[in-house]
Amino acid sequence: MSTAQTHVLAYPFPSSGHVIPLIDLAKALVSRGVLVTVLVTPSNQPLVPTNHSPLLRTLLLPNPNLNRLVEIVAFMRENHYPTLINWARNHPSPPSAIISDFFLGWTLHLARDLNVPRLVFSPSGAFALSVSYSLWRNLPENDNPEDPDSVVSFPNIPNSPVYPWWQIPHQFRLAERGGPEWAFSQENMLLNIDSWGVVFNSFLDLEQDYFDHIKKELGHQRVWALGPLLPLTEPENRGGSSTVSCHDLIEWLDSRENSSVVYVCFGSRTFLTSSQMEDLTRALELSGVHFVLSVRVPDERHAAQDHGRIPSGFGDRVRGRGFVIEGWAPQLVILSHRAVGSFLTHCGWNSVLEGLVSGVVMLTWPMGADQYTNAKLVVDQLGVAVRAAEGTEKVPEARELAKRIEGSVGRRKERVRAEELRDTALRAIKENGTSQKELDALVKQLHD
Ligand code: AWU
Repeated sequence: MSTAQTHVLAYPFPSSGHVIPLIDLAKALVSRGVLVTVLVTPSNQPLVPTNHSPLLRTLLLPNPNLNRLVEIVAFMRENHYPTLINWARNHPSPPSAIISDFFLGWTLHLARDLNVPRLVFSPSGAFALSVSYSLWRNLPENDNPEDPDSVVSFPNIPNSPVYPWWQIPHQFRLAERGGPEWAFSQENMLLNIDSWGVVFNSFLDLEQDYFDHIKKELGHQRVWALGPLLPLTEPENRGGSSTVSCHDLIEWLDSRENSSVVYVCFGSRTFLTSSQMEDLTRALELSGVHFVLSVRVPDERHAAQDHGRIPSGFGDRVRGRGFVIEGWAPQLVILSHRAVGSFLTHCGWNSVLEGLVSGVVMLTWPMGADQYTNAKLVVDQLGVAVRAAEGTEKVPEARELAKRIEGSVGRRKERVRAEELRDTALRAIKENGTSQKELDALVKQLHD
C-alpha cells in the first residue's frame, strides 16, 4: 500500500499561532506522499496555499464566531463532530489518523468512533507541555493566595522550574475549581495524555531532556519532534498578507547597518494595554535604536477592552529610524534580514522558533499562556535571550526598558550562542536532519 493511501485529518484550533504551524506540518506530510485533509473555517482558509500539491486538501467547517476558548471548543465539538463522522465514513479513502490541536482533546472520541489513532499536535514546545501535564496531574494549590509572590515549583520536570503563582496559566489559576472552565481544561489535558502520540513543532537538540521526560510520563515512545515547521520559501505571506508593502519594508531594512535593527512584535493575539504601549513607544524613542514595531489593531470584538494605540506624533518623532506596522507584519521576512539584530517578543512558541532560526538575540516580554516557560528556556537554559519585561502589570519604567532595548543590539555572547543554535535548527530541518528523520518515522508508523 503506498503512503498516498495514508490519509491524515489535520485539525487546527482556529487561531493563527495554531493554524500556521499545523499547515506547515500538513505540507511536510504531503512531501512524503501522505494525503492530508486540513479542517479549516472560512476565517483561516486563506492560510492554506492553493498552489500546493493535490494531496493537500481542505474541508470547510463553520466558524466559531466566539472569543472564549471553552466556548470555541464546545462549538467545534457540537457543530463539527457530526459532519466529520459522516464525511469520514463516506470518504473513498477514509482517514487513517487524526492529528489535532492540543486544545481539541475531544477528538480522541472522534478517533475512537472512526477506529483510528489520534495524535496531539502541540503548537508549544516540549518544556511547556511538560509543565501543563504536571500542572493538571498534580493540581498544586496556592497555600497563601494573599501573597503575590507565592510560588509553585515542578521538581519532577528537568531543571525543576519555579513560577510565581501569577505566571501559572490563567485556565488553572483563575478558573473556579470544579467549574466549567476548570473541568474543560482538566478533561482536555487527560484526553491528550490518553491519545496515541504527540507531534511537536520543536527539534531534538532544542528540548531533548523534555522529550525524554514526556516519553517517560506517557509511558510510550510515540513522541515526534519535526520542527521548526516553517517554510524556507515564500515567507512574505505566511499567516496572512502583510499590511505594508514588503518592497518598501525591505528597502528600508536594506538601508540599515547589519544587526542594527530591533524588531518588536507580540504575536497574532496579544494587544498591549495603554500603559504598555505608552512605555514601549517611549522606550523606543529614548533608546535611539533603529526599529520595526508591529502591533495588532483591535477590531470591534475587542472594543470593550483596554488596547493601547500608537501615540499620536510618535511616527514623526522617530521618523528616519522607526518603521511602524499597524496590522500584520511579514515576520519571517523581517527576522531573516541581515539588518535585524534583536527581536523583542512575547515568546509565543512560533516566534521563539522563528527567532532561533534567524539567529537574532531575543528580548523576552512574556504575557501569558506558555510564554513564561518559553522565556525560561531561551534566557536561562539556552542563553540566546535577555529579559526585557514580564506580564501586563510589571511594565518596566520607560528609561530602563530603553536601556535593555539599546543594549540588546550589542550583546556579543548571546549573539554567538544564537547563531550556533540557528545552525543547529537549520541542520535539523535539512535533508537527513533529525526532524526529517522524525517525520519519516512518523509517516512509517502512520502507514503501518
Ligand atoms: P506565536 O506563537 O508567536 O504567537 P501567538 O499568535 O500569540 O500564538 C501558541 O499560540 C503560542 O505558544 C502561545 O503563546 C500563543 C499563540 N505573525 C506574523 O507573521 N505577523 C504578525 O504581525 C504577527 C504574527 C506570525 C508569526 C508567528 C505567528 C504567531 C503557539 O501566543 O510569524 O508564526 O504569527 O505565533
